[in-house]
Amino acid sequence: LALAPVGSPASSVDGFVREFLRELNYGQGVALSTSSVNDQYLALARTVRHYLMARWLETLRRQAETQAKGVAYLSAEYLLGRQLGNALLATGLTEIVEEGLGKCGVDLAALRAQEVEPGLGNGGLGRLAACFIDSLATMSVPCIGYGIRYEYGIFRQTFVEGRQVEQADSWLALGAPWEFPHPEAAQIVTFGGHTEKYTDTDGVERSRWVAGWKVKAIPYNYMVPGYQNGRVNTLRLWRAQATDAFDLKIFNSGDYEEAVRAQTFAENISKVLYPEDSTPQGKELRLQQQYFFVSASIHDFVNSVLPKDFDLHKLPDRIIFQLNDTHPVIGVPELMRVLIDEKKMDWDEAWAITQQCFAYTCHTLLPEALEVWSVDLLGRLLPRHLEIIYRINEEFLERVSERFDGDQLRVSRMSIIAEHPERAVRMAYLATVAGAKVNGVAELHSQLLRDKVLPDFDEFFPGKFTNVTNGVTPRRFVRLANPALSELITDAIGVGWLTDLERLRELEPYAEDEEFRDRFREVKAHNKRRLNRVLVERDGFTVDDSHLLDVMVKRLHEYKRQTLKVLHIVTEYERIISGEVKPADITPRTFIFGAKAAPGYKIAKDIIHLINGVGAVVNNDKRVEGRLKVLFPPNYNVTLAEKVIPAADLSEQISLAGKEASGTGNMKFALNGALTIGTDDGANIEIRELVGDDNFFLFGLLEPEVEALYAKGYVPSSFYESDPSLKRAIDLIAQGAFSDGDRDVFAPVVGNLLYEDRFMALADYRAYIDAQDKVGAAYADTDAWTRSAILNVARSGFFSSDRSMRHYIDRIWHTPPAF
Ligand code: 26Y
Repeated sequence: LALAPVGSPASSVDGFVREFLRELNYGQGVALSTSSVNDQYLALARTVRHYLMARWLETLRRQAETQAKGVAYLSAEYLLGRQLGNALLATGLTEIVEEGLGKCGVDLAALRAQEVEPGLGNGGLGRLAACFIDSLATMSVPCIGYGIRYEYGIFRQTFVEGRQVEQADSWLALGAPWEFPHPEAAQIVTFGGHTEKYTDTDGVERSRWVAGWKVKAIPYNYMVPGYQNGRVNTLRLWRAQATDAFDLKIFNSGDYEEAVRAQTFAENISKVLYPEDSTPQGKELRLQQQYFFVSASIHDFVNSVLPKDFDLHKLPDRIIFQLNDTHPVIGVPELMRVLIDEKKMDWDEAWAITQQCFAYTCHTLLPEALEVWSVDLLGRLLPRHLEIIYRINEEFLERVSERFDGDQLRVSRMSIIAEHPERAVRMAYLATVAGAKVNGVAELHSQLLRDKVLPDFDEFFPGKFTNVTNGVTPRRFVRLANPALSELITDAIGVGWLTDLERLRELEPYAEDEEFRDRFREVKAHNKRRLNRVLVERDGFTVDDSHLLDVMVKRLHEYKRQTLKVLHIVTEYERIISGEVKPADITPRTFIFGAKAAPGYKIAKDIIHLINGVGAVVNNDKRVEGRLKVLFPPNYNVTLAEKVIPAADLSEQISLAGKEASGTGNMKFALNGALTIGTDDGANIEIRELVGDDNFFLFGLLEPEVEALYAKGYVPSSFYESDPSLKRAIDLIAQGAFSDGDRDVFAPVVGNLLYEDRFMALADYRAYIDAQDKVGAAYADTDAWTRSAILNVARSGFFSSDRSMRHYIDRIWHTPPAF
């Protein structure tokens, strides 16, 4: 193959225009004069991907040639965000494209706005996967991302009378210009049936799986371009389809409806992303999804990516499968099955290989978030895998028993099979036993994982547990999201920081430079005006650039404590209407919320309703004189994040200590010059250590204090009784001040706070209010605030996902850069 594919487009304005018009005319089949914005967007996307094609083919060619070790990132979620801007940045084409489109009378911004983001994830875990594959491509590390091409991603959120209503996310409806389907490379994934013993031709007694049904997995490839480095890795997402044989047999039997039903059944597997996070429902379809993509991926890697004559004993030299939480852990028995049943390897050999080929990342501490699959369901859906899991467990527990002198209590504690409330496979245990390494996602989280969640395993496997603090890609979350700040940074410290983010340190002295501070403030104001334009158009909201912009954007979950934020707002409001403070005396603030609630998470949806109720009252009460404003734009997603975060002054990271594994929004805010108000939790701790106490508003119980309070018996109502300001805030809600006098609407939220409050919002209320008062006062000192904001940027370089990847590469994967 020649270096560039035939007809690689020229990197010039004229070269681009020619290619763009060719795509418009011959690809879309329309003339420029009659083309729609969507036609233009699709043609542009295809044109841009032409520029990436030579790099992609070259990456694949060299990989085939060198057989360098790489990562297979297994993730049920990828929250990618829009692709166009990132592809333009990676190719360095933005200016050429802008000018070229201009010549055609087309506005690049309008085409960017046309792209519907692929929302193939729920929140942090899915976005982390997207950041990681971006970093690996940029660092020239071979990686293939494997996942599911959901036909519908995370639901589109709308509000009807303040309540969340979910709409289907038809992200494919207007065309999917970034994907490359390869139906000819489909894999077959089987389910159900039974297992049996048989004597093989070599006389060996073996087990085999006689499956009951099967589906086809069709790969869709996506480019993952490195930042201006000539590398393009691959993201391969699987789509489920009925197999022809399956269809035809039923169809031929004359039962057309049954044939269609079978097709629907198969295609349901990749139909829709589960919108739950942190609360696994033992749904059969979810297990089908997990096995579907993992089985297709392992088969694809072993049988298609590897060379035909590859010696599978060398598999660990060629690949490491990284398990993004427990969702892909069924891959462990699957690889075992492939090696033993299909490749006829011995158990011991296969197990030795498997243990070197997997590593596991845990993303939670909440006990209810740890996935288990009932033995009953697993046995029905994947009978051979259940056998393999049993044997893994048996041999593992034998070793435990040997090592600890038959300590039966310990053996049952460590069993991969739980006995209560039903027999079930603990996927985190399986991952821990099989994984070469197990990591948490921030220092505190990794510590608690070892000490509280898996202490027996930490003792049994010394050196297996490690920490890799999460990170975010500066390409998307600084360069693309915040061009004004990026320009300011480059003016000050030159280029190079975007791929070496620790260089932001060089900004530190500029905190003392008055002119730089002025420019920095102007960047913030500019980003607030940009956000204002977006929100006016999107939701009819206005943002005043003189307000402190106080932002809480993340999934709606009780442990994240959006209610604590609401109590703060209500307290501020109550201070005004009671006459305690004059509106003119408070720092004017706009509160922005963004949050989706899992559709079945009742209390979370009530909290959304409450936020909207509070907003409707506060925003329209003349007594407030516009000094407080509450905005809750619906459908918070990556695209909106890119506009909100750069405009923020204050980042709300207020989870109960010990509950937020890491957080990654917290990093994005700090990198964009917002100060954090936060608890001693997750990566907040590392952020505070780096930016310094003076540039961070810490409040709340520490994790050991939380444990102590639980242990002694937490009585939330005692905080209500003893703090008059808390009492007034809760009473206002309870009396219907935010529900037109209706006392019933928010009774569940109030009742939950007073009598349960699992996440101790009331215990942290006083400390939070005091910290917020400090925030208000600090913002009034514009210069000091700006200094702190600059130092937040300068000292947050650690949170680049390039650094996270460096850690995984050096300590877990051992996959050096390829070229
Ligand atoms: C099993 C199913 C219900 C499920 C689906 C999605 C379970 C969990 C999830 C998603 C979890 C998640 O997003 N966790 C977040 O991962 C981030 C990246 O590591 C962390 O920063 C964040 O603290 C954690 O909540």
